[in-house]
Amino acid sequence: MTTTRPSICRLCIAHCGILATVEAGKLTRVTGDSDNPLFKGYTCPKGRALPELHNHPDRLLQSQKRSEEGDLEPIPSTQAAREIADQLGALVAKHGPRSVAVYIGTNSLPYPGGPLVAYALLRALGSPMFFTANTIDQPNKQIAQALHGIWQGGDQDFERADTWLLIGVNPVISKAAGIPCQNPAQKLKDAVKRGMKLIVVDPRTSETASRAAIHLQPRPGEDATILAGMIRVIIRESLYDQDFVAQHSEGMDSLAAQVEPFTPEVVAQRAGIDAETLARAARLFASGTSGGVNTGTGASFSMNSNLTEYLALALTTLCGRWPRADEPVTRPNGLLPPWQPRAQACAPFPAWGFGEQMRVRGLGDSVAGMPTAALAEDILLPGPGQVRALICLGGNPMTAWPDQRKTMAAMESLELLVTFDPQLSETSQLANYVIAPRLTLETPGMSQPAETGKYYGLGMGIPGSYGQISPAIVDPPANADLVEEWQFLWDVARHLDLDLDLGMAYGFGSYAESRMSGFQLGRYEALDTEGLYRRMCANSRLDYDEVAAHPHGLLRQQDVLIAPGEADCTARLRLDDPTMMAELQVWSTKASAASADDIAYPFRLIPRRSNNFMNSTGRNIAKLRAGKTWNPAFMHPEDIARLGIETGATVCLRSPWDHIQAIAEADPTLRPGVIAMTHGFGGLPGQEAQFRELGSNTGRLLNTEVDFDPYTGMPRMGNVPIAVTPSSDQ
Ligand SMILES: Nc1nc2c(c(=O)[nH]1)N[C@H]1C(S)=C(S)[C@@H](COP(=O)(O)OP(=O)(O)OC[C@H]3O[C@@H](n4cnc5c(=O)[nH]c(N)nc54)[C@H](O)[C@@H]3O)O[C@H]1N2
Ligand SMILES: Nc1nc2c(c(=O)[nH]1)N[C@H]1C(S)=C(S)[C@@H](COP(=O)(O)OP(=O)(O)OC[C@H]3O[C@@H](n4cnc5c(=O)[nH]c(N)nc54)[C@H](O)[C@@H]3O)O[C@H]1N2
Ligand code: SF4
Ligand SMILES: [Mo]
Repeated sequence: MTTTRPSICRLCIAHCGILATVEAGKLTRVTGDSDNPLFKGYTCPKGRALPELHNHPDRLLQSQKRSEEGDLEPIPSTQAAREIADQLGALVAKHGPRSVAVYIGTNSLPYPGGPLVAYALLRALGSPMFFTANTIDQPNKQIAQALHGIWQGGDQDFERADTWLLIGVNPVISKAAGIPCQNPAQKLKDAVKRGMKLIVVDPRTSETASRAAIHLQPRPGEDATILAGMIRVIIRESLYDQDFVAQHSEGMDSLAAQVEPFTPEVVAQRAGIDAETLARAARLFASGTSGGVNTGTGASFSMNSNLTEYLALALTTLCGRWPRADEPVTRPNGLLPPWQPRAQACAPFPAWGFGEQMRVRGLGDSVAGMPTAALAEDILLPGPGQVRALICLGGNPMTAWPDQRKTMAAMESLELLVTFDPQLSETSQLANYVIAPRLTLETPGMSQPAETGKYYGLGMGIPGSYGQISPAIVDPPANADLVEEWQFLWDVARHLDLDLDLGMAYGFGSYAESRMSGFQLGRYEALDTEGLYRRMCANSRLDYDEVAAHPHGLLRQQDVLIAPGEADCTARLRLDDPTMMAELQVWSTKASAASADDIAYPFRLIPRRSNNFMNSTGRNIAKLRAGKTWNPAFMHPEDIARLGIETGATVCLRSPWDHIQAIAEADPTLRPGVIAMTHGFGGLPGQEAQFRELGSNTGRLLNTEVDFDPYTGMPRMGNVPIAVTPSSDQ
């Protein structure tokens, strides 16, 4: 029998509506769903490869346990849950609750019950050690919002805006921020046709930058410099929104004084761009009447990223780019609760200085969560509180965490490492237990996780009031023993005689759109995933059953307008946070980016995403890797020629900390001197020679302890000084 049903691809934050075909009990085809009112048939190659992902011959169909001899052997999942519960109980009894940590990676996104229950389990055990990929991604987004304050009316609508500024983000491919992620390439094309002026700051002419009215192609790592320069032009030429600034912000005069050293000439010299083009970009942005500023990983990886994001928010506020009273709300919510946005500020709130402390480098909790880049060190440091057990959900520390050698030492030193992974990822190869999960289309799904993007940063989430709910589309393969992560963790809690309190927050820090909602998972209760999602959507704006009755997705016109600010509101958006102003002051005294590093390490390594992979997911799928099993080192053709090599040659990339071999590939879209590589590739330490088969791990070139953010631990993961030499090992 063949059935084709609507569902949701959950591989990335977009959560596209799809049509999934099942033949003889097997998922055989995934296409876009032209009846989906939001996505209108859009998908990307990763989504269309869901059948290959589900039916992959290497997929784990049974959970695995490491034997005394060190081999992984199948174990029934119920027994694994019991054994893990016993071991966690023993570790907590012996070393205290802090000895148990959880790490949530990007592939938890499709299964929102997993992180919720994992967090509740840790809390029930008494451990504060909850880590996510956020602090090795863009923790600057929450930090900067806390320091600047949050506009309670939300962000402006891309589809009605006339100017937009994107810095180190490539949403056409990544769906990360800025352009709404439902077919971003088309949305950008339409916007440009309509007359929108896009400004992009990127050392690479990315798929997004290629449509820009002005593309600044700077040296990496100078985003704060460029933003300070733009702000200076806008203030000096009085191009800012004087009414908005006077009514809703404070501190513009001190900001003006701090950006004074950033003349167009200074910025041009530091960033390696043209002074006049910088001034033109500032004037063009300020000349618009609506639009936004969004940054991405390019900006967050290259240090001083809180400052960059803070200046991006300051620029947004200076130009009054926040929606006002009586305007429609851009993101009124669908499967999140209704809220009444107001045209007023939520005052700044503490960004750090509370919660759990790490035992290393003075790092601790922040509004962005616990510092993941310090966890390996904490695991390796003996003494009270040392982490002895790590549970990884949908993440792959051995390819994703900066400094792979240290990460390896940490993973190997643990008494208990548990991963939930459909394949033997690099991390799973080191685990004591690998729990085999159901894959997306074998579980119910909903679009709520895509909406929650808006609590991470501006320009994220779903515009409009939309919801989609999908039942499981295909049964797991016969004879497989596969779990839903949240249910497995609930089982672990049951074995430990724990009831779980689940909490849903709708905002972060002091900013809340609506009150937190909670519910209990009692140990004697019975609940399936559909039931869990119902509870998670209990307060949603759209009725759960009504959304479920629209299997292609429900897009509801909402006439929610932004309410006027309250008469007694005294909250202001802050433009001169003292920590940020001090950082800017020091930043202004820095010499050009062409620093001493350049003599020994003349190249700069930057991150980039590939359309065919989601971090480390997809590399074992032939159709996605299209003949290439490696992640190339993209270099400008002139740089390749200067090394006397050609595309396909092996190069050695050396940072001050380590080296990797990689395969060079010409890319004329790059600024010369800059090398771009995707992460998520490469084997374990010891497998370096297999870079052609496995690719190269860029995290090997990073050091978490030398350059890092003092509040989030975010290390330098971009703009990495690199020496490149041709390698004899062809
Ligand atoms: N050098 C360098 N390092 C980086 C980055 C970079 O650009 N450069 N980027 C950083 C960023 S932004 C992030 S978000 C992190 C990502 O860090 P992680 O989230 O830790 O890394 P992923 O590669 O996304 O790990 C996904 C894991 O989930 C598994 N998986 C696939 N499908 C499923 C599923 O259905 N269920 C479960 N349970 N598991 C599944 C995959 O096999 C893989 O092991 O990496 C960070 N590290
Ligand atoms: N197809 C696909 N989509 C993904 C992912 C994926 O792996 N594949 N990963 C997901 C994840 S986990 C994340 S966090 C998001 C990330 O999404 P984005 O932040 O959009 O990441 P990229 O697509 O790499 O775009 C970053 C851009 O920054 C530029 N850049 C690098 N260094 C600098 C710098 O110093 N300054 C400036 N101004 N620009 C710089 C790069 O050239 C690149 O074009 O994407 C998500 N979506
Ligand atoms: S991977 Fe992302 S963009 Fe691609 S189909 Fe899936 S949800 Fe859509
Ligand atoms: Mo990420």
